[in-house]
Amino acid sequence: MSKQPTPAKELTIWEDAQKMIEKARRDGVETVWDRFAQQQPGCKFCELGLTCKNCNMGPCRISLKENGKMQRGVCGADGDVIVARNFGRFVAGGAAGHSDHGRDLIEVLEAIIEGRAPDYKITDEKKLRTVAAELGISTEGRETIPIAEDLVEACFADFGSRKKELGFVCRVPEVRQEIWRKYKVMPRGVDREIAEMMHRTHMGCDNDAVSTMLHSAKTALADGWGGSMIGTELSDIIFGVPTPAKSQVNLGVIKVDMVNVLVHGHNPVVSEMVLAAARDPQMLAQAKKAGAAGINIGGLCCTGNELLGRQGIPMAGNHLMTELAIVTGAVEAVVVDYQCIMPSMVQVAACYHTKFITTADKARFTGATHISFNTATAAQQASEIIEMAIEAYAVRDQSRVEIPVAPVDVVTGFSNEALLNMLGGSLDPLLDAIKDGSIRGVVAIVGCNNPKFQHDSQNVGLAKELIKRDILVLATGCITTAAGKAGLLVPEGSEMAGPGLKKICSALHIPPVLHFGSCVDNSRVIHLCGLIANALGVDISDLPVWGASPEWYSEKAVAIGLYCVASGIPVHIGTPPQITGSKLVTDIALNGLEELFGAAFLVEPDYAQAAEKMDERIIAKRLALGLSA
Ligand code: SF4
Ligand code: MSK
Repeated sequence: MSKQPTPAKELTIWEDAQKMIEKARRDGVETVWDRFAQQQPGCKFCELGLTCKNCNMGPCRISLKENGKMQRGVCGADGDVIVARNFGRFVAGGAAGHSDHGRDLIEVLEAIIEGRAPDYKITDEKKLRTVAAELGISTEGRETIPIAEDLVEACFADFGSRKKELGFVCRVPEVRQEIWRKYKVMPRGVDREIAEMMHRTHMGCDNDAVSTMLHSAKTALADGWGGSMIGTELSDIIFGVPTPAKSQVNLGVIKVDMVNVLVHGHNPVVSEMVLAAARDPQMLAQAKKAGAAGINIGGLCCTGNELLGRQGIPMAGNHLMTELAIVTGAVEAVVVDYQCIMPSMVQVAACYHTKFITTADKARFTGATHISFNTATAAQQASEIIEMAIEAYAVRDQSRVEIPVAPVDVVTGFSNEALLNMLGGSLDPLLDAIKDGSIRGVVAIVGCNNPKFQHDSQNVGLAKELIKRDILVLATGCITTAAGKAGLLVPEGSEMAGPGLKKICSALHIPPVLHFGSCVDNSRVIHLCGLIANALGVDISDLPVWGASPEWYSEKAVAIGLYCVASGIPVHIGTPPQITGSKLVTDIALNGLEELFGAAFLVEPDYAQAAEKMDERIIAKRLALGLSA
């Protein structure tokens, strides 16, 4: 007898997702939850981190011998070394993803300067000058282009191996920099730390788990204060700094009478052009000629977040909604760049009339339509993409269309600049609110979904639990759509907050959860922590702040978590990474890092318990700063 599928209500908390899971089942479409079930039970050795395939004497896996001792790999590596090496490579993978994204933005800025990217421009010259000045580039009396040239050089140099410290380390409190120097984790060059991690974890190199873990922290710091920060800052310079604006979220943003194009991935370079093409009157006329009311650009995951923050486009969904968005039957094209794009989307798209269009040569998908995107011809290529979508609209089968819910309003587009602006140009009102306890602490929740949890149950549960305790939440990445659907991204959401936070939200007319951008934009969070710590004359680890990623899944999430921890921000995660096969490595993650960096990981699968433990630490930090609990 075949097993009954799990009821959709148990898989996700959202009505739009539940309805689309049921439709997917009717339409014979396999989803992430089906494949997750097929994969159970997972490999225990891998879950513990105790498998190694770093050389061809293996693969090896470590278990207990009959005498109670742990086995060793063929080369003699013990479980601690194998777990630490696997973890180090996991972090390097995440740091590489973010940082290569950052490098792509430097190349676009360089192409703009050299006249090779006619469809792009420097949108925020003020930010260009501010960032350049921070990095020691002279700006006084100079034209924009020479400053931009120097900035490009400075950013490229941060990827190399000639520097002793990354440029944006200037944003880190001096006392924290001293800690990094003391433990030799000061990040030097983004590519250098990642390459060194791959070298260290080759057979016969770094065979000391503690040493490998320290280099993992250094690699993560090169991501946070290097690759990711460059990605954020240059995106702001090229496309503009996010400013608060209204938008909408959930599958209801897909319109039954429009040509729907969803942008997915992380880098705004392609999606900004697709949006511009969709707004072109010529394209609109073509769409109307095809019988559509217009062209609708919706976001998925972090490319969506980039455009949501800067352009206010609506968000169709987060990580686990990406397949389900296509299942509505009303999506003409999904245009992707890179990262977090499930390979299965090619197959899901093939079940409908949806074009699945890849644009990055480094992220090809078998079976997809590939357009090798080039900044020299960006506008023209974006128009081709929109034309393909309009053609697809003509063959859409309206009888298969189901838009499950009405959209929900959100306010989006917060950034450090927007925050400062709202506060009248100074951090003082925020500091005063923290000091008087109206805002007792700040927690950045980093998105992600993972089918190991009921979709978004932990993300939303934790956010609600925190704001109730007068803790301001900053949302990055995939929690954005979840928080929006839960009504937390509008000022009225402060009805769910404690009295102090509610008072601040009412005064500033802001939501209790502030959308702070994509997962790369966690660099905004560490920058903000650096600004607050410097303003108070303390270290980041003295602040009543946390990071959290209750439903994390990706290598990038671990890199983010580790750069936060090494920067002094403790991080809650809902499931452990694959390290629990080593007591030593697990102890470093949960306790040892606290001794070195004043922050460590908290693993807690229950959001209510997590909020309680996070609050305990916030109280301790507040008391240590001489503030009321
Ligand atoms: Fe086995 Fe050592 Fe080779 Fe890893 S490096 S596969 S533990 S022999
Ligand atoms: S897309 S890394 S699932 S936040 Fe940035 Fe979402 Fe996590 Fe990917």
